[in-house]
Amino acid sequence: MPANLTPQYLEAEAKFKQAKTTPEKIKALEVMMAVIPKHKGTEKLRGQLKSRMAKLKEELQKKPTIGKAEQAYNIKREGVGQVVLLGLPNSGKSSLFSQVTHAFSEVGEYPFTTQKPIAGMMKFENVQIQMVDTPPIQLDRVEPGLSNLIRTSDAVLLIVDLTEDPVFQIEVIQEELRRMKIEMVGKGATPPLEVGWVSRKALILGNKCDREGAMEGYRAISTRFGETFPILPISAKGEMNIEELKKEVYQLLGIIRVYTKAPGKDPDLTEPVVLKKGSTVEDVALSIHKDFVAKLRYARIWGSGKFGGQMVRRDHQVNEGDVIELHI
Ligand SMILES: Nc1nc2c(ncn2[C@@H]2O[C@H](COP(=O)(O)OP(=O)(O)OP(=O)(O)O)[C@@H](O)[C@H]2O)c(=O)[nH]1
Ligand SMILES: [Mg+2]
Repeated sequence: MPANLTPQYLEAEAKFKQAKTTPEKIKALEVMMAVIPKHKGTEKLRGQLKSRMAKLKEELQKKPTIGKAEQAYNIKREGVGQVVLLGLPNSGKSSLFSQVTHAFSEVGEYPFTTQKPIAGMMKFENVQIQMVDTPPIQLDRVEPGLSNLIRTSDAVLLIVDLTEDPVFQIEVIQEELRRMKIEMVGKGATPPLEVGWVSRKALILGNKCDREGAMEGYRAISTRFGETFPILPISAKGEMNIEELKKEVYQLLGIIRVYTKAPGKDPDLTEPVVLKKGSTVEDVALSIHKDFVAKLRYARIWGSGKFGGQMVRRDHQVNEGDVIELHI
């Protein structure tokens, strides 16, 4: 049976043949599929169009539509949290990154050593936190992808060189982030934000505190930002305050670790259950298995309960370090 294709169809088909990109091809193919006469004579052709469409859609999913530079900023989250290192050129981001993650990121005496973000894992006690080293922040130059990276992260670390007008460095970073509609928050509650804006927890690291003049810089940023942000003086090179830094980074994440145990057994303190602050016994059960939640009758808790092994209900809030025995 002849197909009797209409001029409309032929026109769409011509467009399809000319189409260069996958979305263009899909669009033309959609028209072809819509206008093709639906009778026995076109059955085979309709089947072919359908499978062609499926292939194109698959292709579209595989192919990233963003640029290469931006793509470098797409970092897969790993560990219990993702923290982005930010700072002006030469502030010591890569030195600190290499120090805490043991991953490699080139350190240079000259600025702009780091060209693209690099991820590595920092161990803190029994958890791993993902750190992301980034190219330096520059005035009036927004790195494509950086905004998204910060938005998908949990917190930021601002690394300033204490010997190079650190107040100015913090102001620049703050300004650049505001251009991306990101407000850094430190101590206290998040201020109300306009639509489209996000806030990120920030910790200021005053680096190179081994150098002469660093103390003055530290005083200056403490006076200016001490009430709004937590500030920690460190030396990435001299390995000063690194352990304290890991602890503060963990605290920035807003998470807690609890441990589960079976009745009559000791908990495995190397395998924490990591939850958001404010989680309950029910969330602990959920993290183990969703079936557990329905069956859960009560729990015994060591730590934040009034006495060790106290019976608590499913809505009982759990705290950092609690040991929980779930009863079903
Ligand atoms: N004295 C001292 N020097 C440091 C410290 N941390 C970093 N440096 C030096 O500062 C210079 C820049 O260090 P990097 O770690 O490459 O700085 P960066 O912020 O990654 O630089 P960019 O990638 O260019 O933005 C290097 O010469 C480091 O050795 C520190 O704690 N004390
Ligand atoms: Mg660097």
